[in-house]
Amino acid sequence: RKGKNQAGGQHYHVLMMFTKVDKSRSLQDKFKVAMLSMVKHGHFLKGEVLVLHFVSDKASQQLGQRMLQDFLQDATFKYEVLFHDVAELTQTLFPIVEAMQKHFSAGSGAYYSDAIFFLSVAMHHIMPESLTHIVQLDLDLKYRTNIRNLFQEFDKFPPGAVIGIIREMQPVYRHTFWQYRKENPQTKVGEPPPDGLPGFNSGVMLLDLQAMRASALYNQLLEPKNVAKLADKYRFRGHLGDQDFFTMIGMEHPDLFYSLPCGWNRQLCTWWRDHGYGEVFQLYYHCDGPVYIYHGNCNSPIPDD
Ligand code: UPG
Repeated sequence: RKGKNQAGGQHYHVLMMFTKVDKSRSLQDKFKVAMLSMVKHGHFLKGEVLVLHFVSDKASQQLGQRMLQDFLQDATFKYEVLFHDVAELTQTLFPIVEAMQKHFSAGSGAYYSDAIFFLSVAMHHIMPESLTHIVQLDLDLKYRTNIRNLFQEFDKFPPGAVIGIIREMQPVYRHTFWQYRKENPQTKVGEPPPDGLPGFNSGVMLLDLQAMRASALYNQLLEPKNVAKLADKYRFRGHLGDQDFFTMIGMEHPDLFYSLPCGWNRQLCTWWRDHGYGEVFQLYYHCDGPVYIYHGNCNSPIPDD
């Protein structure tokens, strides 16, 4: 169901952005933590395969392949590693996402090289039809459970949902939607959980590519005129790429998204606590229940266990 059945065994696909890693010691360290913890807790059934996709430039790929030889040593499961050239993907992606870039990118123009930050938004057009489900993951994660369990969440998608995602754990969208909230004082937009709409974090995303392809609504929302309409309605101006796009369309159409338990992407960044939002911070940051994946976003240290 979730993966391509090649030679009878189910394939579980995950994808990570992996660019300019050769130039960043910090990204290399994060990658090590992520892969070693994924391997340590990873268990699959006989015949199943974990397929690791990386979107990469040539230099990062070379380094990545060397590092993976080491990190995958102790894997108790079958795996495949696939590198995708960031330049090739960008070529296909740019025309689809160009119009939305100005609303959700830093700076004013729609820079060609920024298109890749919107890969998840159009993943259903980028990957072959035979690929029906993929999980996109940041590099600054630490796994505390079997990654295979995350794929079971696809089975919990209600009808109409196309993406599984975890709420944002800082009041960043309380900030971004400031003007809309002022003009609509009763709105749930940007309010904290459990009753509000705090927005989404893109560190862990379950993309049901089959559902994304089939959803007339989702594909309409990708059209430039509809993106502009919503950005205008919500007075939205962001710089976090796909995360901003999903957050904005989620305000209008929450049913497109299946909201996973917060423990699947326990974000640790506290930047907004010290930048004007200390008073409300805990309402957003708080996450009850088991932590399955830590997310050391904005370079936050991850607890040892
Ligand atoms: N990445 C690269 N090369 C880079 C920088 C980033 O491959 O030079 C990838 C990598 O997979 C990384 C991801 O992009 O994990 C996200 O970038 P990162 O710097 O880790 O962002 P975060 O500080 O984790 O933070 C926030 C959100 C995150 C979101 C990102 C978008 O928490 O979910 O994807 O902002 O800008």
